[in-house]
Amino acid sequence: MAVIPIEERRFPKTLVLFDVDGTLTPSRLNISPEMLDCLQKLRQVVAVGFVGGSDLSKQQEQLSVSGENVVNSFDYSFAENGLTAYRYGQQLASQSFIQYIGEERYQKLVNFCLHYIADLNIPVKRGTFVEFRNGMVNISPIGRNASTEERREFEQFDKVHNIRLNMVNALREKFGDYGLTFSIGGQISFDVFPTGWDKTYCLQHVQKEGFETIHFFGDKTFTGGNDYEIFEDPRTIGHTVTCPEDTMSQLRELFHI
Ligand code: M1P
Repeated sequence: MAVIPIEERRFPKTLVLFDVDGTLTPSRLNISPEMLDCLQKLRQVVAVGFVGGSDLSKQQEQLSVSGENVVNSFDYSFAENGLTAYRYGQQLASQSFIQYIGEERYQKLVNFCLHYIADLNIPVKRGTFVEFRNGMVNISPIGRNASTEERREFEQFDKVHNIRLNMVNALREKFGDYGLTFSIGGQISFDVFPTGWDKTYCLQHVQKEGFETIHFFGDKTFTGGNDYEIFEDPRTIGHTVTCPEDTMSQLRELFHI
């Protein structure tokens, strides 16, 4: 399906933004052909973008169709909450976490996390407990090398034992003066970024574009979830979904696609 210019779409002043994991795809898995078809149809009528917490390489894996560059498949691509941003395939200027926090404070934070994780008694530990990204640092008590099955098991274990919540509370107490937000968004980790650099950060990239309506669809729209701030933001109309199938069904109803 050829992409038509924004001004020729049925609602050229409307932007629809999507969270990735749990909204466009199952957590950390790939987009389905049905969802791709649905998004292509949607892109005929409105502007379409994604805003995910992960870095762009993961979104490329999850959202790319036959290796196509994901930033060309959406009008707006926002990785790391918009700290890495693309508009019509062109990269926009962004800030960085390390510039904000500085090396000394960053190392205090990381050292604390690694000591804390070393002392944790959990059923499984794998590798990559700290993932350094452009706009945030992602911390995982089990480690980002966990398999899909190990992820699921950790998520269930965490629901009972509050491993991430307790760790985040310890970090808030220890580093309360750093101006950071700790956000539990996915299955095995939490994101750490300067307060305000949540998903609402991406809205500054679209603010001057003249959109009259901005819809946001996400699954973690509850207080403390990583979709909460943008879902609640007065600049967006928020929609809560339960899974990618629910996203498609709400889109079909709302936009008659
Ligand atoms: O998009 C939600 C989250 O997805 C991943 O979380 P997890 O690996 O814990 O399932 C991470 O990329 C995280 O940064 C992101 O917020």
